[in-house]
Amino acid sequence: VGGSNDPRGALIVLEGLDRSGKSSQSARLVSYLEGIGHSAELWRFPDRTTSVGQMISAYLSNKSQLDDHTIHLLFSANRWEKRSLMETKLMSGTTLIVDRYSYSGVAFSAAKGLDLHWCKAPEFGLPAPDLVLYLDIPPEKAAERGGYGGERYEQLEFQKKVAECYHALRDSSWKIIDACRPMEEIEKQLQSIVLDNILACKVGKPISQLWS
Ligand code: 2DT
Ligand code: MG
Repeated sequence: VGGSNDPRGALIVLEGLDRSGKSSQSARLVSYLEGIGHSAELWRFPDRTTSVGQMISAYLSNKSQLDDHTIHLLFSANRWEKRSLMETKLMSGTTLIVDRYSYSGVAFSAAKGLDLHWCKAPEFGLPAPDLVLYLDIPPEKAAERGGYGGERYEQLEFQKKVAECYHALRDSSWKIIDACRPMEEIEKQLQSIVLDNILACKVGKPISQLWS
């Protein structure tokens, strides 16, 4: 397994505001890919299972307070600690469907007023996604869906700022998905975009690095 001529997997990230449908759609994508015989795994950031992830989780649930820069760097460290496993999986042919990544990292911290370039810097050199699926929904609509928990950031006024910051991060790897449509319709659209992307990666597209 993992010989250098074997096709690699794709790194596919879902981004969007809270309640945009990322987690449901990520899970459905992975079942779909597995169902048609592709090796795929569901990942999410923050990964709350590591010791860094537990500090992040305590912060998000308001059990601890941290300086804005400090928590920003912890979110980034939480990706770096998974980097080598991420690359190993991709090189062995497994596609990773990732619920949030560096774009959440930058958008949420920049929404607090931190400098955008400062926010991007610690992400330099992480594997760049082959595809970013941005589930686009107006903040007001997302809030109407209910189910905001009591976590930090789950407030309409803050989510509006996050949406603006996400906008500034769009690049050619992004596909903007209208997330206001019925779930099944979105699911079908994501399946076809993702299949095309996986095939493109199999024909030898190298893994690049953020921010490219
Ligand atoms: P979930 O509700 O998806 O668990 O996210 N966040 C996330 C950041 O501020 N920086 C990051 O790097 C990442 C990955 C977004 C928990 C919250 O954490 C925010 C929502
Ligand atoms: Mg949440």
